[in-house]
Parts: sequence; C-alpha cells; structure tokens
Amino acid sequence: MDGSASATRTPNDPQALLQALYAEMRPHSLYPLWEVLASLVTPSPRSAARPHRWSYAPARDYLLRAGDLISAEQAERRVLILENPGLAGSSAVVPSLYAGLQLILPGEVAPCHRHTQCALRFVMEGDNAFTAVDGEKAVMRPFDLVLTPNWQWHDHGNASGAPMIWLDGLDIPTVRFYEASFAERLHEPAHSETIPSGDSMRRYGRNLRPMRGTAADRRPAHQPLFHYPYAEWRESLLALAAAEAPDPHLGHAMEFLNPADGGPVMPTIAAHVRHLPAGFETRPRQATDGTVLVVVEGHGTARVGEAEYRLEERDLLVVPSWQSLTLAAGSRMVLFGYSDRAAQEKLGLFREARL
Ligand code: GTQ
Repeated sequence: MDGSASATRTPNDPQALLQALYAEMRPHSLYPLWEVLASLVTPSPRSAARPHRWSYAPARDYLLRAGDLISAEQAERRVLILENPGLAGSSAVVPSLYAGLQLILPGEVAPCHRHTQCALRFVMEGDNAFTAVDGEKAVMRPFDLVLTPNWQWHDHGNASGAPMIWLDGLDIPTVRFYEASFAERLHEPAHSETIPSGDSMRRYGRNLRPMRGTAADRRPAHQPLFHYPYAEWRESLLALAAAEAPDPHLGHAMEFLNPADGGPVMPTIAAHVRHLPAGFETRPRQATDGTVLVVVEGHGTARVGEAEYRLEERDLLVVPSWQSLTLAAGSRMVLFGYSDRAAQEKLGLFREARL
C-alpha cells in the first residue's frame, strides 16, 4: 500500500504536505531540522578542508616575483596566502586558521598595526630581520618562533642584506567566525624602540620574572614572552631525542609554552616541534586540531588520509581535522607545527585517536 501511495501522490500525501509546509515556512526563515540533522551532527568530523602540501621552492619564487612588483609598505603585509584547496575563497588553511608566507626585503618596513587576531611567525629563511612587539624588537633567525599576541603593536623590518621570508600563522578565520575583528594602524610606520631587544626573553624566558609584589611587570602578565629561538628549542628537542625512545605516534615532540600559565603559546593557537630519527615511521594518528606542519630539517614522506606526499626541507603540509597522519623519516627529520588545539581544548572539543 505504501508503495502505491508514494507512486501516486495526492495533495493529502504526507510528503507532499511536508514539502508544501517547507515552501510556506522558507520566506519566514524557518527550516526543518530533520532534513539536515545527519549532516549537522555527524558521528565524526567531516572537514571540507583537504590535505595539501606546498613545495617551498615554487612558492618562494612567486613571493620574490611579488617582491619586484609591490613594496611591503604598499601592501601593508606582502604575503602569499596558503589557502586550502577545499576552502576556496576563504583565505583559510583549515576552517579556523590562516597561513601565509611573508617577504620583507632589505631596508623595507611592514608598517605598524595591531589587531585582535593572534599571530605567530616561523622564520623560513634570512637572518637579522626583526618583528617589533610593543616597541621591543625580536631579532629573527632561521626557524625562530616569534609571537604577536592579540592587540599588541607590531611592525616588521629588515636591516640585513638579504630577503627574509617567514610563515605567518594567524587565527583570522576564528576571529571572523566570532565577528570580533578590530584593527588599527599606528600613525607612524614603525613603533619607537622603547625597550632593548631581548629584554622580555631575559625577564621571562628563563623561569624567572621580576618581583613586583601585586603590581604587574611591563609586558601583559598573561602573555609575557614572544620569542622562542631555534637555538634553544633545538637543543631541548635533541636532548629529549637522545634521552628517550620516540613516541610511536608523534616521534619526539615538545610543545611551546606560555610561561605565565603553562598552557599553549596563545589563546587560540598551539605550537610544537617534532623530531623523527632517520628511518622512523610513526603509527597513524587522528586528531581534531587542524594542523600546519613545516619541515625544518631532513626529508621523508607523509600519508594524510589517502594522500601521500614527499617532504623536503621547508615544505609545508596541512593536515585537516581527523585525517589520519603517518610520517616516515628518510633522514633525521625535524618539524614545526601549529594548530587550533589551544582553542579546542578550552571548548572541551579536542580528541585524538592513536591507531
Ligand atoms: O604581519 O600582521 O599574513 O596582519 C596577515 C595579516 C600577517 C601581520 C598576515 C597580518 C599579518
């Protein structure tokens, strides 16, 4: 009876009546949940983002060509966006995060501004350029991590004789999601240098801080440190690698910490480094944080879901939420990564599966 009823729908047929109801409701911005529930509340994450690898050399060539055509001053920030091929038009590398490659040529200044977005810089090449954060310069060396936490003034400059390129990691799509973007330009191109370079590292980067009773010291108390030099993180990572066997799913891995609270470096973004001994292959692991990885040293392969990528020095890889990742090191490999894990942990959302 049911079959014949659906074959010959009458105006009293429940399906036809439902469709008519939907059509009537639509102009009032009302929709039936039961038609979309399964795609809204999925049994496991379904990311529109796709795994992708950017080889460094061709990206660098395009960036240097842009450098011939537009100045850092004109562009405000001369950056090539690493947009996820599954998220066209979004300027996002995963739905919550942004990635870009920024170029500063000798003598240039990227003018001073501040915004509610948090940013990290990971130096890809060049030496002795700087990011100034609230009037204090961090002198940037290859593979240093430099933060510009939200609402702190920052400008970038290059007093060296060579191009400087770094990876920008920002929470632009997260701030867009919350509709909480504010930004302003300083009236001068560069903030005056009010604090000697390296001051905050010496104050806060050594498990110390000035004693002021209940009064705050000069940096924001919740975000005192903004420079994590390669020379320091590399020494710690290699010491860990010498001291213990690699974790089967991660290799040797260390997270960058905010010394104020022992948590991730910024409220929305976590960052870490990994070491894989030559010949080591990780077991597959899934995690809900969308992650961007950079090859600092060595070569190998990455399997992300069904896709496989060869990785060379300075290549960039995006691993969207819940895609299983396996890394195999052809030589000793060192990687840097950042992800939205910091935000997900606060929201009680972060999960991983070790396969
Ligand atoms: O250096 O402040 O790649 O504001 C995108 C937005 C870099 C920056 C980006 C930014 C910056």
